[in-house]
Amino acid sequence: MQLEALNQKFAIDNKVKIVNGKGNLTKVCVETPMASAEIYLHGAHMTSFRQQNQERLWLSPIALFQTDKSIRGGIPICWPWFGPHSTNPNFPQHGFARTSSFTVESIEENSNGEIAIAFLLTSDEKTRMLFPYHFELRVKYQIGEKLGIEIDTRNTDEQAFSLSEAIHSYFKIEDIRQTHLTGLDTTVYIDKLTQQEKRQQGNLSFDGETDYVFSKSNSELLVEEAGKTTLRINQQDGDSTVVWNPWIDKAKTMGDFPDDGYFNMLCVEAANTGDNLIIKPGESHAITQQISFSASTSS
Ligand code: TA6
Repeated sequence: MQLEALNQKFAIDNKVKIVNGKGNLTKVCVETPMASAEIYLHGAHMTSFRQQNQERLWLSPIALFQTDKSIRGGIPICWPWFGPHSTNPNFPQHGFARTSSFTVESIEENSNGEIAIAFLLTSDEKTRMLFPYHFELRVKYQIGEKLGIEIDTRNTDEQAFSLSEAIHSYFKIEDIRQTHLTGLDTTVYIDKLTQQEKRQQGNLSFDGETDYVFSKSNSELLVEEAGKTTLRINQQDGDSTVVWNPWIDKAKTMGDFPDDGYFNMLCVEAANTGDNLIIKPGESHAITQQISFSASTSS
């Protein structure tokens, strides 16, 4: 749908407009007294969430804005698999949702001034080459005092299917070495670097490449920077929390990730990484992440 038609249908005076973004990709811009945000139709990918004019998501300054690439940073949507495909190494890492073109299904302003946006991806012959089922995938954002993200999958097929997924949020932080993540004490996790199963003791701190899949999701996690809580993260209906920082060496191997980018970012992801999320015909499942941001140490 052309920009003019999209704005006629969805724009909200002075609060929501739809424009051409980087790489000539279409993006929804939200400006409200509570928060501002930008979300590309490409991957239904949020690239910015600002409060009091402070950016709270990390976005790579050398991110690619191309239809065949996932934007590095912001909130990539990993679906209908997390990580490499279970059987076909030629299929894209983290599934195809983050490189698919979504449509805008709805944009509404709630009575409390929040903006609720739903993006839709419906299966077609192209998606069925990678995931042989009929589905409706909705990515929903709630933009206000808090940020809410939801991946809502509806099975419109005649057979059940299983999937894995992640709300792969990149948060902007001041200094990874002064950052701790609380709320996962005593939780079992897989260290993806060694494939070892370990149990977290106390708060999680960061002094090297970190790629952990914790076997817990429905809990409140706090990001603390220099002893001050800057993020409060709540997650529902996932089976895992993924925590990732590439650190120095891994950052250097990624062409869309600056060598020093690891210093100011931390991924905390609500996920279903197991193979036990099965959705029956006509049924749906949603995983959510809500974040409330408090002024970071630099403010
Ligand atoms: O969520 C952590 C992770 O699975 C890491 O293993 C790393 O691969 C990261 O996702 C980024 O993946 P990407 O395909 O976006 O480079």
